[in-house]
Amino acid sequence: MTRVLLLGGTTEASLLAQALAQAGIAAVFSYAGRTGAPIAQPLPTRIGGFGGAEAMAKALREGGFTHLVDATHPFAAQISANAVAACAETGTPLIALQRPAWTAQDGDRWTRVADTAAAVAALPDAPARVFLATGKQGLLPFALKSQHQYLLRLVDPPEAPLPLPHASVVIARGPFDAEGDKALMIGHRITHLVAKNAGGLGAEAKLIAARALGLPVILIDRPTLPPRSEVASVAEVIDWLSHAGTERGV
Ligand code: 3Y8
Ligand code: NAP
Repeated sequence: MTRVLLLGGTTEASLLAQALAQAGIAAVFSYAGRTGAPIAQPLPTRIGGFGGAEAMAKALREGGFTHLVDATHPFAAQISANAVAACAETGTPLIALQRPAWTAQDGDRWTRVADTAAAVAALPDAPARVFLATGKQGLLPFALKSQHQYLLRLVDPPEAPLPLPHASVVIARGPFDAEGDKALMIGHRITHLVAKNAGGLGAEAKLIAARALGLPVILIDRPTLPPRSEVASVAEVIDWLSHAGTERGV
């Protein structure tokens, strides 16, 4: 009897949850609990960390899970490493549902950087107006260039004061659309965009808007993840579930 643990928190995870519910495949959806009110899912849902890889392995055993699907965000490197370790320890078949990284198109003015520190270094010294669309974690390094006016887009209002003296905040959850992001960037007279190479449709709007406005984009490359099977579509995950792990007779 198939029973899936689905690590979520992305548009693709939400689409997969719909497909699993419609197919009547037993599954539990897992959020980290990073946002105040995550989107409701059509599956039984758990919220919060497991307590590390060992604890995740224990949860896999105790939950009777036969498969794990990691549909977390490409920048959620810790949970993905934990999933690889926990599945290796328990012998649970694992697959990652991962959207392809964005690639530059005609008209894109991208500077690709390896990490947040390199993104800060890539910003100019002369004061600029920066749309910092990388979320709440990882703001502190930008305090090194506090001369800029920052526009932040966060899912929840910040609880603590921001480490940036000149910052305005937009509270929005996405998925976003290009026209809306273009209007936002014009309204705030944005001169630079900083973003993670998240891939996917839900975050691409700001890149389309920057291309239309001819704005420079500083794009942070994804962290490297441990090797694991990866697919880019919900259909491939459903197909994988139908035969992965059957050698164990599940
Ligand atoms: C808690 C679940 C869905 C999922 C929607 C996608 C699309 C909108 C784009 C911008 C960039 C950013 C951020 C972003 C996107 C989708 C997707 C995606 C980027 C939710 C969600 C959770 C989170 C966590 C949150 C992070 C933050 C990152 C905002 C729900 C809405 C910037 C990443 O306050 C915090 O601590 C927020 C933290 C991790 C990155 C950061 O470092 O701050 N996502 N985002 C998940 C959990 O608890 O397990 O609340 O409903 C999910 C989505 N975020 O079902 O439609 O799939 O990519 N999320 C980035 O990509 O750069 C916003 O503004 O353009
Ligand atoms: P992370 O740095 O890889 O994980 C940090 C810790 O959070 C993990 O070790 C785990 O805690 C817990 N965790 C993360 N995702 C979880 C999940 N789906 N279910 C249960 N526990 C989870 O993760 P993150 O970058 O903070 O991302 C957190 C969530 O936001 C994920 O669901 C991710 O898909 C979503 N998200 C992240 C981004 C991003 O930019 N990072 C963007 C969009 C959505 P324990 O070690 O205690 O188990």
